[in-house]
Amino acid sequence: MGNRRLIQSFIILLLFSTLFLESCKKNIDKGTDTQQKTEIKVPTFNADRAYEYIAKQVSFGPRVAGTNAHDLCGNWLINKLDSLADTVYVQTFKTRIYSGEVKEGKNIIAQFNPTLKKRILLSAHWDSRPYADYDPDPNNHNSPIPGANDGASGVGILLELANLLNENPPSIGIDIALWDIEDWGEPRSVQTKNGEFWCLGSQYWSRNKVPFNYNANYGILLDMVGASDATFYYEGISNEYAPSILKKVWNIAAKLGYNKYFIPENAAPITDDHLYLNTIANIPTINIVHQDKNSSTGFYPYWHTMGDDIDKIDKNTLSAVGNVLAYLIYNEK
Ligand code: AHN
Ligand code: ZN
Repeated sequence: MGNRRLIQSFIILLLFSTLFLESCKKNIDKGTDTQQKTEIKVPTFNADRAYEYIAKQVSFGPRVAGTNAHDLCGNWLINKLDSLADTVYVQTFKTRIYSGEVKEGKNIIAQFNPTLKKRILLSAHWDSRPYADYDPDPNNHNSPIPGANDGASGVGILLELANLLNENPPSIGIDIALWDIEDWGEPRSVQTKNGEFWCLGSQYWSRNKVPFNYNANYGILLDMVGASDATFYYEGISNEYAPSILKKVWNIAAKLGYNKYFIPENAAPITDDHLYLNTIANIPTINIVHQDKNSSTGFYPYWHTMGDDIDKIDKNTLSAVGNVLAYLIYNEK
């Protein structure tokens, strides 16, 4: 009698332990399964939507601080980012331009995953240059430029990335900063050449970070990233302060087949927002900027002319830059 009971309970115990072990095995299998499936999925960058964002900015008119177009476009950018990001900061500041006049500007900073420590700072300037001082027609030298490529293109790409980040939360923190009053450097007609009057918004932010004590592992600035046949090189300042980021980004571009745009050769240093992010904010930052070794200015051919309009924007270039950045963001851990 007692023996039978003992055997019965032994069999039950055996049954349960087998079941238990099986379920453990299944869990382990599941673990490896999900690990294989988490092979990173990178959402596709929508160049049509990025293009529409560029056209929208241009439609306000030149975004020169103190004008109605600037006000309206600034509000549109803030509302757009508010609808997509976790937190948005607007930093209003006053700054003195080369002439001594004081202008009021707005830097716009949008955060995704604001509590995470690992972060990338993506940025572009949203203002337009008040002077088309490289226009072939001297009568235009005091007219503000449409700024489709110089300004709006970088912002358009960042807004579309904000859509991707909103729909597909990244595993790291991402910040999108839109700098104001980048392009009010002294015109050609003014003799004193002083680099310090460019990039006034990013300079202000670098000295007065918002949010307070902000830091990022590295930064990427976009400037003139939308023209057809754009060429991006290892720009000098980027190469001095953040060479490993340059290589990381250009390697991704090569892997994705965008080597016609991203050319791994050194090019001249440029005074741009990334200079102050590197030297004042201490955030290693590269500049993806259209440099042209054959044009007289060294930049894209319509640089600081009235020709920098929406017709110069090419969706293929937007796709290249947008997909490289999306790949980078979703492969960072
Ligand atoms: C200078 O010409 C000194 N810097 C160019 C920065 C810039 C202006 N990027 C776009 N517009
Ligand atoms: Zn410019």
